Amino acid sequence: MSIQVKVPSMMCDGCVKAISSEIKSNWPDATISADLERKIVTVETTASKSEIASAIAAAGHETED
Ligand SMILES: [Cu+2]
Repeated sequence: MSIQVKVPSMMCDGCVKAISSEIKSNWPDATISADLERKIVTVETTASKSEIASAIAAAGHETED
């Protein structure tokens, strides 16, 4: 399913890469896209929204509902 998470601390491509690689290390089949202007990360995955939020936190970013 498709999960959308707001990540206000995501500022640049480096942030997107850090978030993407953290998610990919947990769910290799995940498809990730990021909208830097809106600070929205969209993930196509079998993981739950809270699991994705935890992975984003592990990458050093905060999420918002
Ligand atoms: Cu950055």
